[in-house]
Amino acid sequence: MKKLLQPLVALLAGLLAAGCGQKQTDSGEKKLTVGFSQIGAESAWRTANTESIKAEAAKRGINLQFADAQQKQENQIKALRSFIAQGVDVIAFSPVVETGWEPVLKEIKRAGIPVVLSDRAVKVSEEGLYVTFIGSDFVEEGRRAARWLAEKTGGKAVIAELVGTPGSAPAIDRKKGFEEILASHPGMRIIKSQSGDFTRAKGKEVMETFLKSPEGRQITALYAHNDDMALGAIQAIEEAGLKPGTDILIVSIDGVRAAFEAMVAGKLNCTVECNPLIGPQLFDLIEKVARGEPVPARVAVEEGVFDQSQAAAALPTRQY
Ligand code: GYE
Repeated sequence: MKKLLQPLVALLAGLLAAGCGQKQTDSGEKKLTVGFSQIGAESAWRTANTESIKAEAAKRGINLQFADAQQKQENQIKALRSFIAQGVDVIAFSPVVETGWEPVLKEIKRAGIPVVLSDRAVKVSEEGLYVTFIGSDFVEEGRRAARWLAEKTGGKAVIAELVGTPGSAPAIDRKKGFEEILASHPGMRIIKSQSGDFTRAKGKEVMETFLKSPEGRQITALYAHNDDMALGAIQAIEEAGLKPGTDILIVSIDGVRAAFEAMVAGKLNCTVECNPLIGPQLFDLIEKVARGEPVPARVAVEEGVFDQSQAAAALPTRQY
C-alpha cells in the first residue's frame, strides 16, 4: 500500500508546485496579488500608463486586480475597500485628488496591507499611511513649461491656462511651478484660468469660452496642464479662425504621440515630458515592499522637454 501511495503523494506535490494551485508560481513561490486602483481613462497619458502597468504585471506573473474609477474618488475608495476584503498582498493606486484619503488609508493600515502610490501623491496629516510614492515632479514640469514660454516670447505673453482636474496633484503643482517662474517675468500674465479636467473635450469647450470672452482676442499663449486639453484647444482655436502655434503659442505637458504630431504640423509649440511608462519601476517597488525590503519614500521618473525643432526626429521613438 505504501508503495502505491508514495508516487501519488509525489505527483500531488509536483502539481501544486507547478502552479496547479492558482497561487503558486513555477518556482513554487506564492504568487503576488496586487490591487491597483486607476483613476480612469481621461487622457492618452492615462491609457499608456494603464497599459504599462498591466503589461508589466503580466510579464512578472503577478495576479493584478485592476479597477478603473472613472475619475471619481468615491469609486476609488470602494475599490480600495474591496482590495482589503480580498486580502491582497499590496495595494497600489493613483489618487485622483490629493485629499480625503485618511480614513481608507487607516483601514488599509489596520488590515496590514502595504500601500504604494503611483503617479499622483496624497496630502495626509499622519506619517506611515503609505510606504512609497513613485511619480513625476509636477512642480518642475510647470517650471519647465514657463521657462520655455519666457524664452520663446522674450518674457511677454498674455496667457490662458487650462488647468487639470481640480484638487489633483498635477493640477496644483503644475500651476504652482508655472507661476513661480512667472513671478520673475512681469511681462507675462495669466488672464484666464479654468479646469478642462485633463480631457480633450473639456479642453476644447473651455478654450471656446476663453476665446468668446471680451478679453479672448488678447490671448497670445496657452498653457495646458496636459496634451489632451491642448489638442482640444487647438480645435477650438482653429474653429475661431485663428492659427494655433502661430497666433497663439501653445505649451503643454505629457509628450504623447499626438502632441508630437501636432508639433510636426506646426500647431503645438512645446510639450514637457511626463513619462507614463512606469510599470517596470512600479513593480520593482511593489515586489520589494512585498518582500519587506526597504525602499526610498519617493521615487522620481526621468523626463525631458521637446519643442517643434526636435519633434520630427523624436516622433518615431515615442512609445506613447
Ligand atoms: O498629465 C494627464 C493625466 O497624473 C501625470 O493625469 C498624470 C496626469 C497626466 O490625465 O494627462
